[in-house]
Amino acid sequence: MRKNFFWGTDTSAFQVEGAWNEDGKGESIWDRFCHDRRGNKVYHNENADVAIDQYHRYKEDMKLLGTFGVNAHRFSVAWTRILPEGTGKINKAGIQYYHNLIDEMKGYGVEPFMTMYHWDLPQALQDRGGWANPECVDWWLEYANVLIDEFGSKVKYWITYNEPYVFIFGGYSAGHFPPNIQCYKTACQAGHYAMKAHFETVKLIHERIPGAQVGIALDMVPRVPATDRKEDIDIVPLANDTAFYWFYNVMATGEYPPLAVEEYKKRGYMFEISDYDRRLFKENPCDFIGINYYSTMAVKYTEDEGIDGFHYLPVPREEKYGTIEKDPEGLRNILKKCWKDTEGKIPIIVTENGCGGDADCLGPDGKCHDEYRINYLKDHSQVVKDCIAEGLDIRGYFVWSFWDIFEWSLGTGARYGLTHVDYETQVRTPKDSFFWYKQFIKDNTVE
Ligand code: GCO
Repeated sequence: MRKNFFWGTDTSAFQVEGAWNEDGKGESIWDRFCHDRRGNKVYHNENADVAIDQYHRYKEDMKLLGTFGVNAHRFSVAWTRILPEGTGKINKAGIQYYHNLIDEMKGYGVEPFMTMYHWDLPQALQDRGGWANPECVDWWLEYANVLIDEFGSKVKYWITYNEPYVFIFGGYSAGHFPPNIQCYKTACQAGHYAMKAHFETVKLIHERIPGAQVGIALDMVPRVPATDRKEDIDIVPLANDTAFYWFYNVMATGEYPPLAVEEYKKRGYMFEISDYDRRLFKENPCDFIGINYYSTMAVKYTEDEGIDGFHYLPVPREEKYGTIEKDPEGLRNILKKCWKDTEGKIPIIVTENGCGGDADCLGPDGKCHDEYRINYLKDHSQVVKDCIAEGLDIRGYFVWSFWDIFEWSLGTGARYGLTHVDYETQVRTPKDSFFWYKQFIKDNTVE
């Protein structure tokens, strides 16, 4: 391994903080989504009003994290704690919480990686059209400037968005996530506004915080052919370009993937890309590309509509780690693809990697023997080490997550943590994987 390699963990505000309406925090679209119990959209109709109560327990949690051995931790800021209505009035108590959190982790020598946005848009902005309103670029930059004003002197690693494909296409075309809109054309336009805001932010942070590193955390679920039949192989390129490669390509090359652009033109989904936009995208590449990887999706051709009308369907695999399909080679392939597409010019960080299970419970011995998670982490961290040995400039590896936390529409039904959380008592109990990763970091840290 290289010196200064980041062995980290991550969380997001909505999934850990709770205190959903405390100290001046405004309502987010995920608060609204969970409270709106129509259609049973969240496991057992749960919500994250308390989550793992990290808003109140951050000192205890940062102590467990800080004495564990990670040298970096990625967290997100709740926009509604900073600007409760999304724009305008600033909430000092919310800002103070993140100062306290950052100071705690830095006190243990843990480098903060700040995700500016992890899906929890202010409801007040959704009421004004959300990401589909072109004004969202201005709203975003107002928010970004407050974060830079407050945290620019403490935070060196900035991540604009977590998984734009999820909050844009999951929210505006598939509609299974808030704001639950089902219009592919709207999703494409909203995604472009979000991309404009991202690149303006890269430019802004470089101007305002010399030496800061700005990136993005991209969800990558590469589609791979389920069989070696020609039709299953032939659908994969368009399946990828219209899914996770849509925003990935913009980050890696400054342009949307051509196959999908052609298809979207045919379907009337395409939006205007001004000369200014093209220059903005090309001239402000990320300082690192974050890859959130869990597994690939094996797909087969279908005459029917299939996913998003692109004639492919998932083919579940038998072999799994918990609930995550088994494909560590998929991580190797996407890391090498990214390195090739960027011509080795943009460092990579594995910003999320981990697996979840719905059976992570404490046994009669009071322990959680999550062997499947240790096997998952062994296999995937080895892929990262192999890629570095082959010359890829990979700067970090972050395990999702340090704690069991609220898993969006799966709520408390899926546990991804190295640390078990009893949601009734809030007692934290390290799992076997906690001790494995702790030792793994020791064995793989170059002083
Ligand atoms: C994601 C999100 C995380 C999830 C994690 C487990 O990648 O979906 O970034 O918030 O909780 O991936 O699904």
